Amino acid sequence: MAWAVNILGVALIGLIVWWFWIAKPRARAALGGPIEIVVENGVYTPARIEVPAGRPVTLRFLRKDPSPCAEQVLFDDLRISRELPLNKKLDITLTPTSPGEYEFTCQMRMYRGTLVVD
Ligand SMILES: [Cu+2]
Repeated sequence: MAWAVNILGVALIGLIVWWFWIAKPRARAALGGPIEIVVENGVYTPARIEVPAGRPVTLRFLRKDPSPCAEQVLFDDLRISRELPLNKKLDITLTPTSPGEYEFTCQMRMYRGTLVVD
């Protein structure tokens, strides 16, 4: 019976590692659904978002940070800039065509995130 307990333990550790270090910091585009990004305490959460190329994706920003630093989000390479209302959701729908990494930031570049297109 001891071997079964060991296998269970290893599986549990694997699941915990996956959950906290691999699964958490990213968001994968769920089919059709918007990806919610919280803007708070100097970070976008999640800060790394993976989406497939050639398909429209909706990023739903929720800004909880009242400082003016957070009020705009810029996707420099995609030529997108939007004002983020405080405590309200704002959807930005875009269709990234070429694979690559696209940074998004506030206007002072303190908030930083990456849109990964593959
Ligand atoms: Cu800023």
